[in-house]
Amino acid sequence: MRSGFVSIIGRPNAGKSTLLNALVGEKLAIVTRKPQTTRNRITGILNVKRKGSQPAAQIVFVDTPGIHKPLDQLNKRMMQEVYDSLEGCDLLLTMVDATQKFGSGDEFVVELLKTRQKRSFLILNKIDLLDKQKLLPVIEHWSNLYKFEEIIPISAQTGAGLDDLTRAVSKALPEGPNYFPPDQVTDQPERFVVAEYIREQILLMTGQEVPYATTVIVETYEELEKLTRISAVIYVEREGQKAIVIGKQGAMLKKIGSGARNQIERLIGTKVYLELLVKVRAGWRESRQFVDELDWRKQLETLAARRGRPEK
Ligand SMILES: Nc1nc2c(ncn2[C@@H]2O[C@H](COP(=O)(O)OP(=O)(O)O)[C@@H](O)[C@H]2O)c(=O)[nH]1
Ligand SMILES: [Mg+2]
Repeated sequence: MRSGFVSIIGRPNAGKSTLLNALVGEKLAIVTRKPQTTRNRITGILNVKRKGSQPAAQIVFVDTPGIHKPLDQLNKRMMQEVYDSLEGCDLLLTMVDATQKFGSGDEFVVELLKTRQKRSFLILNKIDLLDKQKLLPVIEHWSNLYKFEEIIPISAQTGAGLDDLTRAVSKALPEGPNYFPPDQVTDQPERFVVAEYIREQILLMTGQEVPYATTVIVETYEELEKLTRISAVIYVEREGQKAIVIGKQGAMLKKIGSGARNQIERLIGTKVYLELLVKVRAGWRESRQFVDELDWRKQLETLAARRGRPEK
């Protein structure tokens, strides 16, 4: 039996979250075309059965925000999530969009690899969009930059190469126990996945700075007999953004709500009653305290503390 933690790192839009979801077979991480969709690290657990020469394994994949130069507190927090994921991980999957030219963002990734000297595979993604002969120069370029243990071309979208990837990762991990029960797919409670699903709809349906100025907190999550009652607050930074998210006579908020509700119902398998509220919190991305409070681990602590007190 082998097991370990495997962090998926790389530039924004490389396809890290798509890969996590594809490997685990569940939508744990939200995916959009916009950079900075992923804001915190997300665990996806894959249990691999023994096949031929492949050992049985539990692979704990960790999806991370895209590597970028952080300018505000939110982005600093996001990069901290990347650095945290490197601590104690057994293997890195450095993921590259093989259709993109090598640029300064990639240099930043290579620098990080060189300073940390972690074991890493190079994962070349989006080969569904690329002629095979165009792959060779990309492989050559990257293999001169760092000593990758394996180079694996894949398409996270079509699933091409994922079996090879899983097999290679299983073999590379050390011998070890299950870190999680075999039926668990993530360590993130459903209410936080739900908040992400709501944010995803906002990312998909709004433009310009609204997606970046938005965050979502689930305030109540009640599992009743026949349905789950959820209320969430959407925070934006300005009145104008609030007006966009709400839309004419609430039309946008309604669309966001029904899009999210469909996804949530699929995730938890019950009917969902979803209530959304939009609030302005000026400059929240610059508030270290608020950004810290967004961390779901921190939110869990707060919830537990609140439950410990008598109901008001
Ligand atoms: N054609 C193609 N698109 C992909 C593939 N993987 C991801 N994408 C798209 O690339 C964009 C960014 O994907 P995402 O997983 O959010 O990237 P992340 O920022 O690295 O997490 C989304 O529009 C995905 O649908 C792939 O293998 N092929
Ligand atoms: Mg992502």
